[in-house]
Amino acid sequence: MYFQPQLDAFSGQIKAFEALVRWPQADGHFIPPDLFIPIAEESGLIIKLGEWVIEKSFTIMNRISQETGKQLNLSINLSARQFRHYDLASKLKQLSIKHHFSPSRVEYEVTESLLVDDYKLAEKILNEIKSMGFRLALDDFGTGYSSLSYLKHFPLDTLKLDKIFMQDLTQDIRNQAIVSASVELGKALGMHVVCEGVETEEQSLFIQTLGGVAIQGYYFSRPLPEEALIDFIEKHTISA
Ligand code: G
Ligand code: MN
Repeated sequence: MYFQPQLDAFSGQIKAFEALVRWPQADGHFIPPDLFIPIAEESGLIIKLGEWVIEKSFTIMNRISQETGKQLNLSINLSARQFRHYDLASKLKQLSIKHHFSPSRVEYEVTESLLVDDYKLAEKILNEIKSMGFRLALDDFGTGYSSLSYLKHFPLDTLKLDKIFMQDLTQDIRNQAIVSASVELGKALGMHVVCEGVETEEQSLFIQTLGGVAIQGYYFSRPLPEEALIDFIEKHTISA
C-alpha cells in the first residue's frame, strides 16, 4: 500500500492520505492499478482485494498514528462491484469497528461511472455509508458524465477534480475556466474541493489563488510507502 497526501494548497497542512494499491514485480517495477483493477473487477477478486486494502490501510495508519502521536484522515477508493456484491455499508462499518478507526476519519471515494451504472442502488448504499458517519468523495470529476444533478442528489462531502485539467493549466485559459468554475461550484455546494495531478509550482500557484482548495499530486508528493510516511508527517503540520 502507498499513501499520497492531500495538502491544503495555501498552508501546506496535511488534510488526508489517499490509500493507493500497488502491485510490485520481482524486477522492482509496478503493475499500474489501471491494469489490474479492471481484471480484479471482472474476476470478482476485487471484493477480497477491496477489503484487504481497507484493512491494510487502517493497520498502517493506526501504526503511524501511534508512532507520531497524530491522528490522520484516510481516503479510500471503492469500485462498482463492491456495491453490487453485498451489504457494503455494514461491511465498512464492521471493518472500522474491528480496527478502531473512526468513520469520521475515513472518506470513501466513488467515481461518476459508478453512480451512473446503478443510480438507485448507489443512492441507497451511499446514504447508508454516510449515515454511519463516513465521508464521501466524488473522484475523477469532469471526466465521466459530470452530471450536475449528481452533485445535488448524492450525499457527497468532497469533489475531486480530475488530473486532466491540470495539464496545460497555466497556458490554456479554457482549462483555467473549467478549474475555477468547478472549484467555485464545489465550494458553493458546501463541498471540500481537491485538485488532483498537480505536478508543477505554476499549477500549485494557480490553485492557491482560488482559495480553500486541497492539492494532491507529484509536485508535493508522490504516493509514499509506509517507511516514508513518518518523515513526511514530521515535516508538515496536520490540519484538524
Ligand atoms: O483515480 P484516482 O484519482 O484515485 O487515481 C489516483 C492516481 O493518480 C494514482 O494512481 C496516482 O499515483 C496518480 N497520480 C497522483 N498524483 C499524480 C500526478 O501529479 N500526476 C499524475 N500524472 N498522476 C498522479
Ligand atoms: Mn481516488
